[in-house]
Amino acid sequence: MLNNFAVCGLLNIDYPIIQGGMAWLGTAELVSAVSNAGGLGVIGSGDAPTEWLGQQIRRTRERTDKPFAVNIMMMSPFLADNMKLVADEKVGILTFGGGNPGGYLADLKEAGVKVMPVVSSIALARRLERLGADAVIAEGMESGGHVGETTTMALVPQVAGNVKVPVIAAGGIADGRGLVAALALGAQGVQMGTRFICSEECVAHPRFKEQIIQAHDRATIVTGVSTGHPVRCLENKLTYRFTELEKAGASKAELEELGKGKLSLGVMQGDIEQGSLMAGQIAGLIREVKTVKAIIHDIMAEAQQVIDALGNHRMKG
Ligand code: TUI
Repeated sequence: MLNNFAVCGLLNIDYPIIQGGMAWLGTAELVSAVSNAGGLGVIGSGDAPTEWLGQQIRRTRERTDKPFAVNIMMMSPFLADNMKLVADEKVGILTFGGGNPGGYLADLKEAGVKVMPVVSSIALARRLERLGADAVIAEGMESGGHVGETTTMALVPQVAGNVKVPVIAAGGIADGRGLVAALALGAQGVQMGTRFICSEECVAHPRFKEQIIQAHDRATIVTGVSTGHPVRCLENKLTYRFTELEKAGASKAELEELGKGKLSLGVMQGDIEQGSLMAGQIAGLIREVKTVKAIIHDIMAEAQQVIDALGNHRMKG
């Protein structure tokens, strides 16, 4: 059986599977399901108010005794209050996205918090390792939401070759083959977002889940490159409009205005044309909504099969 992963020891979890800290969707329902199934559930604080985050931490604790994390989105208008809250609530594990959390690491280390920043470059991975990161999540541009510029295939082995802390691969992973590929590239585990959206427990609107089920390999598009905040979503009327405006040279303010409130409109209210449907390129591989437990079980079982089959290959002679 696949076991002995450094990240499992570090985080006190059974399987090297971490749930992406998705805004609106990383709620107590999904987080507790992932942690109860032996992975690491992650509350996605996004740009939600601090009160909401506090409520989700309490609701998660009511539903699980297992370790879970909070993802802090560095662009949140509530960043300072959110950081104070997770310290007061003694959340033991934090992931970070959408910016550089370097300035917070010394205090977090002193408080004994385990810190796993998301990185999309070697430079940032090395800097954050030096400042005390316990692991880094190397996220390729296949991911949904806010993305970097390098693919998972190219990024993971380069980051793994340049840091000593465990590397978790993210972006384009949704099954056992992806897990084994990540391990082959030098990662110790995987983070998945899109796969967990299509779980029974995720609070995403059923129409959003159905859009992922129906998605094909080229269903996503990156918009917002001109604003400095490129975001990958399922293509729809909103992304067409966004692309048109960008091509016409619209200002950053105009583009930000168009994007306002659109994530909850898409993923919670199920407006699949006018809402923002953040999802990764691997959406095309996802064919059914399953329980979180089945998702994790099936990935681990498939990964073992793939490794056994690879063991029969001989590269020479
Ligand atoms: O954070 C993400 N994905 C996200 S955050 C998000 S919330 C949002 N909503 C609307 C518009 C824009 C964002 C949606 N999806 N993934 C982790 C991630 N972090 N990817 C890339 C980064 C990153 C970017 C820059 C990490 C560090 C960084 O630092 C820049 C620097 O200072 O070096």
